[in-house]
Amino acid sequence: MIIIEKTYNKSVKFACAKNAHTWTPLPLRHLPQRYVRIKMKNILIPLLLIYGTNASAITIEGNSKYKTQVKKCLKLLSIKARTEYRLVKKHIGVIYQSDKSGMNAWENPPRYLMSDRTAFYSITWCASTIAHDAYHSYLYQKYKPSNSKKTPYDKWGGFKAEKEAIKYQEKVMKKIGSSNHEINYLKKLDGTHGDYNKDGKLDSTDYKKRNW
Ligand SMILES: [Ca+2]
Repeated sequence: MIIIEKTYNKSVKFACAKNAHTWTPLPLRHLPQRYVRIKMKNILIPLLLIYGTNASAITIEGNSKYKTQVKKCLKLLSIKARTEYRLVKKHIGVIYQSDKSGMNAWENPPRYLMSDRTAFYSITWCASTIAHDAYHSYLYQKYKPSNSKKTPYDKWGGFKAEKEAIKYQEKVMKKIGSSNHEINYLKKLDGTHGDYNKDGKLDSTDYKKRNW
């Protein structure tokens, strides 16, 4: 049995005793001492967390196989990397099945385009890239100019940003139990892997050449 205790003023206390069917308000003095008393906040905060998770659920757009895969990844993040999952929820509104992976951080809500190749490589890889791109989206908001213009690409998608996102991804990978193979692959990246034509900048030309 759980007793929720609430003090209405200095002298009067009430409690709710949970039985099999209903919640019954009871004056505390009527409750046997063996009942555990739990402060209201210890019940309400976890409930708020549960409902909060549902209220800000990320929309997944794709076929049913894709949706199932992405849901597994988000679940893994929510369990094993709770802090980072909060950032994911805040900075990705839609995960969209696409032929290439990339973060449309300027959209409202921000949309992570994720290819099948990225999504189905493994649950852990897919989950870690969601965190990676959420980090880019976070940088986009962090450096957003006050004049409502787009954040300069360099600030959130350039080489320095890419390096930071890789570091963030690595931290997540260690939390969610990624394989050494995946972690070692990531560690080898220096943030320039997206510069396909090796011209020292990241732009749409590189994006078109992406095979992931
Ligand atoms: Ca380039």
